[in-house]
Amino acid sequence: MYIDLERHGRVAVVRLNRPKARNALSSKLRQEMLAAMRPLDCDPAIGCFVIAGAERYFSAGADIAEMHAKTALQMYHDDFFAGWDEFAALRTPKIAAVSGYAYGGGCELAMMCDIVYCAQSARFGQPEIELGVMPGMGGTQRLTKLVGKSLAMDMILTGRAIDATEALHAGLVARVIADDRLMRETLDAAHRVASFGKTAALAAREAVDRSLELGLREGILFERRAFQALFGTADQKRGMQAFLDKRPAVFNED
Ligand code: CO8
Repeated sequence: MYIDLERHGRVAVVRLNRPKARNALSSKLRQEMLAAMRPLDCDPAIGCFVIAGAERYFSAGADIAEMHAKTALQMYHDDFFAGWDEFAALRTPKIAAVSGYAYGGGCELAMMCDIVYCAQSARFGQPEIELGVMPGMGGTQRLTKLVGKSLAMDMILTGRAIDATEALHAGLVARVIADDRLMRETLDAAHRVASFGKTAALAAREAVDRSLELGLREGILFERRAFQALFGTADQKRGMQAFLDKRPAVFNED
């Protein structure tokens, strides 16, 4: 197995575990990840995923050994990397906990998550140009939307990796955390996300994601419709009643 799966209450931690290839993202690793995550994604008892790697490396990217001999026709017919769209589309919130390097597909995998936290040791890069190719798992699109065109071009055209501080300032990560506290703090945040109503969390992340794709008017309409629909959930009644009663709300009890 190339992944380890642990459950901590309402949080599922998926840890990439392919040390010999520095967590290179082979098709087998992707299939194992999705097979583990797919059933949990629609399980109301799971409210958040954490995606982690090793201490020194999150992932060295796509598996170069797996793809190096492929022809363009094979890549096209296999629709190589399309399988990762399913990972990005999982609806349960996903937090990436990046320690060490996240290069190529590793950086792209982190960007497919809803929140990225990283350790001070983290480095992010899109070095595909050094291999004679370019990012192929969403890097040209997600990185540009997250950090802007100029830095995205700098990283993609020169292959330069950025450190945790630059990633924070650029908006690629939400928090930089001391290496020895990364998992603890990430788990704390994941437990907090998972403690709220899952329906509200699914709707909120879906609406935020729409902001990357829709114009303002359509995005706001999408948000308003999702907000209105949440009034059909028990968690909305619980959350608002608890506020009025001046007591903490308890969610996810349907
Ligand atoms: N794929 C396969 N194997 C890898 C990869 C990888 N991406 N990265 C490392 N490995 C393997 C090495 O070959 C080595 O194997 P072995 O022990 O059998 O020789 C083992 O992992 C250890 O590697 P290192 O000794 O180099 O480990 P370090 O921790 O010292 O260094 C580095 C790690 C700096 C990450 C270095 O290994 C490296 O530069 N790796 C390649 C990084 C890279 O270029 N990533 C981008 C890959 S391409 C991609 O992600 C998207 C491509 C888009 C294509 C679009 C198609 C549609």
